[in-house]
Amino acid sequence: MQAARWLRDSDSDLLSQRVLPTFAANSNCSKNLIFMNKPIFFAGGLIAAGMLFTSGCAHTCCDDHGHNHGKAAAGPQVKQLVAVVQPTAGNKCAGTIRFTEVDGTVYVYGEISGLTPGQQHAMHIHEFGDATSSDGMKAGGHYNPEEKPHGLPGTDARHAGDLGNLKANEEGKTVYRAEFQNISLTGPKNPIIGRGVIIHAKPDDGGQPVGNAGPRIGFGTIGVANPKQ
Ligand SMILES: [Cu+2]
Repeated sequence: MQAARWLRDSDSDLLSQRVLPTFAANSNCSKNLIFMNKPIFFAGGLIAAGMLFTSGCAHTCCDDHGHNHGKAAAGPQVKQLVAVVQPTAGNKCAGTIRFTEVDGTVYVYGEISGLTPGQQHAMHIHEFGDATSSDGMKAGGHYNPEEKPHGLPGTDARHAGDLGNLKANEEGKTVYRAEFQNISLTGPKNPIIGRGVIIHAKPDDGGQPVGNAGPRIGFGTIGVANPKQ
């Protein structure tokens, strides 16, 4: 059985069945839609980033520029994840959030701007790191693999992705610092790699089912941080 192979134009049926159908149907350059020439690794149930799609029309090959594709996401050596928060359509929320794991604790440090001055804003990890919607809705619902009720940090009965609230200063900026023992970067306990961070327009009041936090004003995909900073 082949571990990896290039996909060609003649594989269009396979692409349309197994790759996002809307992508294949809408792309003007689907002939360049390829898998990277790397095997797909299965480690502890985690598919460790051995595959990637490219939609750039001019970029037809990925192994000609000397990068170690895939190796950075191989699992145990990942010490930090980072999400770059971008504003959703019509909003200004932006920032960087880092997740660092040490001895079973995940430390979260974020610097965020573009918030409503003096107001609290809910922040959650949502199910998907899918940035293909301008309103953040492709992030899905709260990341809640343990199927718990919603809650604020400090209570045990809460979603794994419930990060509580940001508190904006008078300039609409904030620094967020917190630590969590109920998540991990890459597993096995509630791994957050590849999921999405959402910042909402309103505070999280802790109410069911998701805290009454309103629209999504910022979104970032949680990816592997480069250890060289
Ligand atoms: Cu949310």
